[in-house]
Amino acid sequence: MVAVLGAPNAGKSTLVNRLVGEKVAIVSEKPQTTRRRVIGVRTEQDFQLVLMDTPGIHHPEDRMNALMVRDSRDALEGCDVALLVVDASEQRISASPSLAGEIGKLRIPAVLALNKIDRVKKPRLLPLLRDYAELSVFSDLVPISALTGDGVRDVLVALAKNLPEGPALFPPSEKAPDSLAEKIAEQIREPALELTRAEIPYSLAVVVDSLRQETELTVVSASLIVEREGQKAILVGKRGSMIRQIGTAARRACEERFGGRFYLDLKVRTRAGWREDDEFLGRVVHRDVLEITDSSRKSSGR
Ligand SMILES: Nc1nc2c(ncn2[C@@H]2O[C@H](COP(=O)(O)OP(=O)(O)OP(=O)(O)O)[C@@H](O)[C@H]2O)c(=O)[nH]1
Ligand SMILES: [Mg+2]
Repeated sequence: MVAVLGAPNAGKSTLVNRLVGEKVAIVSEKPQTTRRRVIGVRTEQDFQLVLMDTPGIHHPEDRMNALMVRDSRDALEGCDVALLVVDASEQRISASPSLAGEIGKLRIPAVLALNKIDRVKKPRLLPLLRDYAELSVFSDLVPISALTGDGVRDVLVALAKNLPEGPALFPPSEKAPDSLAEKIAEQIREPALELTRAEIPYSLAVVVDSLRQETELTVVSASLIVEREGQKAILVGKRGSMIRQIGTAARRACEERFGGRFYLDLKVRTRAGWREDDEFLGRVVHRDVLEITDSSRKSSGR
């Protein structure tokens, strides 16, 4: 089990998709795209990598983000190997050096992927590599471009070499064990993130309300939930043009990813303050995390 960690937007999901060899996690240019763990599996003749893509670790400002960060830390504590992804092209200091320190304390094997080298000149990479090497946390430091695939094979080899012996957790054909409803909700959220700006991506949750599979057709009814009426108006667009555009892109993505034909019935709804609403977050966005948080609360007597 490999936890893939890093600051928001470092390229974790892009790298997981590359390592698995197909798209399991959605990607966007906006930070905080991944909101909960997404599992991707790569099976080879002599090893199986179970990759846990996680939300970017940052200083959370609301309940939803606190749960996201909590989810990432939980993934780190339950894994055999940690893969830290760092955006080497970033100018400002990110959370990654302190995250490297956290990984070091856990004393688990760790690999560093210095990502986005397609955007960085070599002389800039060397001091970064030296700084991370000095921490003595990582068995391998691999410069990569998750976007072009450059160096990704080396990450695979480095991870495989650190894996513990054990039985495979998933059958060889399983690459994305998350539920179909979850995956479809994410495929709807992806074009919505791409087509909107400012606070809308952060205020949007997507929930699949029903899913019916007929022979050739999957019929999905889903809600896009935002926090304010103004956001709803933008998401619907002039005479429904925006939601139609999102629907068309999501339908195509679902058909390409899951095969067969899809019919998506999308509704835009408003739910004020959902990002702070434990009941809603627990029910539709972060069910697993709440379960984990609750049981750890109970066991620690808090
Ligand atoms: N140039 C370049 N862009 C990259 C590379 N890897 C990822 N990106 C881009 O960086 C952006 C963020 O990628 P994601 O994979 O969503 O990043 P993430 O770390 O999963 O982000 P969160 O889920 O928000 O924490 C996207 O626009 C990607 O296309 C890379 O190697 N080179
Ligand atoms: Mg991501």
